[in-house]
Amino acid sequence: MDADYLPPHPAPRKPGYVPPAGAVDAHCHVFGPAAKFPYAPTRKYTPCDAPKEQLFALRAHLGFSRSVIVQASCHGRNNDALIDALRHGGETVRGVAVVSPDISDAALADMHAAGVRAVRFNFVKRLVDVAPEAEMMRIAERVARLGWHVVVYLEAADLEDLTPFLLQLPTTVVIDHMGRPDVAKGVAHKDFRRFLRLMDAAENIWTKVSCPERLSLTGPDYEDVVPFARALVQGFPDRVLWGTDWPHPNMKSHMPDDGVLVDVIPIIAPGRKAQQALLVDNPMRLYWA
Ligand code: 0GY
Repeated sequence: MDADYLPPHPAPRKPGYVPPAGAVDAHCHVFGPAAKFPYAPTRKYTPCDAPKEQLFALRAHLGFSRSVIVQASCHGRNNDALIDALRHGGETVRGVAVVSPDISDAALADMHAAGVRAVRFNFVKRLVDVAPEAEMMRIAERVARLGWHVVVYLEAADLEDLTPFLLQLPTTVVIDHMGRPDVAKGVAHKDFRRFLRLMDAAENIWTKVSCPERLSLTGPDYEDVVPFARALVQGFPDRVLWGTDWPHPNMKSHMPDDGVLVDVIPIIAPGRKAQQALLVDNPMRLYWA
């Protein structure tokens, strides 16, 4: 792994918050193990191995029943580690893959059988050489026929430029980590208002109220991120998802305790009704229907 890469928390606490039965961690990753599933030659970082066994053990410890595993850039377009985890997790797992435009219909069908239900388009320049939009659109049109959706990773600064592309996508679109707002600017700033307007305008756009640890400037109470997540949970209760982001790739400031992250859920989503939608009904509709 890279010299400055932080491994996941060795012993996350048991959260005080108990999620509803059947709760889904809708954003997590598996990395390697490199000896079996080597990292992509094109990767921009080399992580610490984070195999499926560790993910499934953490899930049980946190009180969750299901996971959506998202292909990360360090594995490029080789989804073998993801598919292996899906085969082991069976009905408790779904996947989000990264594919080439020339992937065959048979390969897509195999992925579907393994539990893949979406493709990820990554626009974060420190992580990938961003693919051409026309290529992504062709992929989106093909996976739309399978009933899959598109997961988009972008940074707030790029939202305005990407909006026409997002609005043309023919599927449900899930934007990772609330579109990565600059929380120093506050919820009233035009950048976050632009994000809210986009969600208002397009009913096929969803988001993950995840990653306070990535966005916070104040540290592990994550208080400065709470208003952003709350606004989304309140405004769009049927179009929000939540995930741990385990094993937290590329964290530089600190490595979060996943138990603490789970305890943030009732703060951003007060009330059992909002929590049931966020953790069970929404992800089940999108990934298990
Ligand atoms: C995340 C976070 C990151 C990395 C990736 O594909 C990736 O490598 O997703 C990040 O560094 O922000 O959980 O989506």
